[in-house]
Amino acid sequence: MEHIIIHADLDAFFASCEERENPLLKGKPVIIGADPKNGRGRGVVSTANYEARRFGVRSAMPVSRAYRLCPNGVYLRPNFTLYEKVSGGVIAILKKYADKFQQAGIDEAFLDVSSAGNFEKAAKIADRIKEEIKRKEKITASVGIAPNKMIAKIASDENKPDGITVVKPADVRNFIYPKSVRKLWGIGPKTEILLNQLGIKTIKDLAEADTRQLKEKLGNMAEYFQILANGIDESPVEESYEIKSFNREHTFEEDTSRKDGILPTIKTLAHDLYEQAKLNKACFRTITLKVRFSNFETYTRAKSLSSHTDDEKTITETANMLAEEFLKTGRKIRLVGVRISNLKLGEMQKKLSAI
Ligand code: TTP
Ligand code: MG
Repeated sequence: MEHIIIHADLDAFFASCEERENPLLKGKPVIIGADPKNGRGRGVVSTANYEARRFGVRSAMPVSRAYRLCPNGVYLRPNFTLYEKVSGGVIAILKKYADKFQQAGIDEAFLDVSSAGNFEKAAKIADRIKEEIKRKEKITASVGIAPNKMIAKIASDENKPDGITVVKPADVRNFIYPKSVRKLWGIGPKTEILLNQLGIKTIKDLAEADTRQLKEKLGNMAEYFQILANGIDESPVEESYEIKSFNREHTFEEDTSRKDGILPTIKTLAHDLYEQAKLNKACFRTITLKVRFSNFETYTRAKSLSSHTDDEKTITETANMLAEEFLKTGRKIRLVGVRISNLKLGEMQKKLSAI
């Protein structure tokens, strides 16, 4: 059976959510991000709607620059609670249509729809998905349909906003060859510069480049990038959203109230979790400590950080801090557990490390 993958990506996501909540914004340039403070603001733009993009405003641009380009725009601080809610609604819709499903970000996902059988039927599914998102969530999505994830992702970006782009297997090369090498998985600004030094700008240039010369410049990644440049990506749609947290527990040989027994145990658990997170290329934002006393009374305490991290010391120190109130009681402890949750899984890095 041939592989058919859909990539769906919401259009100007944060801005679209704001427009949905406040229809008066429709038709105006809307910029989500830091406060521009009449042009003196620090911080960056998260996103801008398509009206604002006409003025040249883009994601990650300093908001002061955006303000110079578009002084009459509507500037809003992000409302993540709203975006999480809309995202959840959209994900629930998308999942229904997929044989296998992988959320790849707050506003994007891959759907394996191979069982549709052919690209015409997959395109009908995509139409239905777009229609249902519009009707239920009042925002638009752009969709790419292709034989693999990477091409599907490039395709979803082709006709934004509210677009649909089908790239059948026979059309893959024609579709990607003229595009910049930056469109390929894992090629960032640094690799792009190295490739440019070899005169390689388009994906076609890369596909046809001399592999030996490429290897001298890029090392082991060279062959992988050339495989991608040929439109080949065999990474499966992984249901990584299933992983919600990582958890480690330890039951003491003998119940103990001793700090010098409990804290080193927490340190070991933290280290194991760190290793597990690293293996999964996961960042976390919440650390939870569990304590069970001798009489089986069990307590949990959690702390969420202001942003995601993959730092081992953060796990240890946060868990230690959460343990303080229990250690202070002097009561005997039977079990300690540490959990990291609120995970963000690194799609791109995972792929690279798999090579
Ligand atoms: P994207 O899908 O990259 O962008 P978008 O949905 O705003 O626009 P497009 O129509 O081109 O898909 O990112 C999704 C959201 O993630 C975006 O609405 C805001 C947030 N984001 C940032 O906060 N900073 C950034 O640099 C980027 C790229 C996105
Ligand atoms: Mg988007």
